[in-house]
Amino acid sequence: MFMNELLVQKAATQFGNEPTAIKALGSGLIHHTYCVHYKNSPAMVLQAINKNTFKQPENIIQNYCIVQNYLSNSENSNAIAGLVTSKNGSYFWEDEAENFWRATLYFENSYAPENANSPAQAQAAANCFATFTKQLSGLDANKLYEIIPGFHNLAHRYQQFENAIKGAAIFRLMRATHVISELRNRHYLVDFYNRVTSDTAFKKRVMHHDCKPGNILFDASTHQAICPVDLDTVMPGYFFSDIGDMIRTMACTHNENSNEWEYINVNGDYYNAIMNGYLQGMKDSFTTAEIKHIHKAGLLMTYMQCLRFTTDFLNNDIYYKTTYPEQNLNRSLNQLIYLEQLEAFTAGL
Ligand code: GN1
Ligand code: MG
Repeated sequence: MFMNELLVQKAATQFGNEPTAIKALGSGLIHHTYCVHYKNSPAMVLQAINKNTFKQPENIIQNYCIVQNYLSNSENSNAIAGLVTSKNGSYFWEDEAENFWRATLYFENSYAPENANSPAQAQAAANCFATFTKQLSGLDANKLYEIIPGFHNLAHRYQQFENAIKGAAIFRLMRATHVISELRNRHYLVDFYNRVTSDTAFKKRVMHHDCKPGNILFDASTHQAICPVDLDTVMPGYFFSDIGDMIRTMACTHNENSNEWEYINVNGDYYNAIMNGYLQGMKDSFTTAEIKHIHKAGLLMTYMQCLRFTTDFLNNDIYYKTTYPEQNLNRSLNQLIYLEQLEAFTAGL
């Protein structure tokens, strides 16, 4: 996962003139991300796309262009960070080690918060992600590539989990028995997902698919949300993905890496703020069925993330970056506890 400094330097010179400062950005589990300032050209966010995750990175660029064009041609739409052309004239550059680099303009005087620091900030983030989907509601979602096939397809994630169980080393399997049985007990969520995808009352929409606070830029002076970033997983999806991932990451008292089991819980103020922000942003765009089942969103996404961490643990940690041996298992337990808390919290809603 280490990125050679010289290659970063080289990539930086492809997207601007005379880099003066390069600094690593964010804590994403997938890409290598840098902020580059130049002597004679605008600052930008430079990223090496992880080709294990994104098998066809050109499709990311293609989707980005479709979304960027659609938004810039519609009235009153919020702008997203513009793609930057490299010196070879295209929107990406490949180095000698076949790293796939792309850059977008950097918004000066902005920040992407690691965590939502107040319910108001969570609400603003939720509103911003919803506005993005709402403003793209006139774009046929099927025009976009499905960047990672089956990405938020819960039936597919469940199948990967069962396959991982079949192939797992006995020691890992033993460590994961509790979480495995709890996940199997909740197959009702997969059944609900199958209903969503087969019933036209639930629409296929352009979704962001990675709605963390760190993926919203805020203005450092006004603290208003500017726009969503990290648009690599923008692709067709369903109503629950973005709101659900926000409930998963922002309405939890602890993040997914926390091992403070006893304290992992739902923060009701954040939960409500996210719901309000998202529903306001979507306005009348949601169907009756989507609104009726909105409280299932957090359950679906937390369950999906728990399946994914467990699957990766059983597959010998090949997908998510880890910093210690059982981190993926601990992440699964964290998500399972949160799922249980969410089930209790949403039971009365
Ligand atoms: C990955 O790297 P990051 O944090 O942007 C993952 C998400 C997971 C998340 C869990 C492409 O996102 O789906 O929810 O980790 N992205 C991909 O931390 O797999
Ligand atoms: Mg991401």
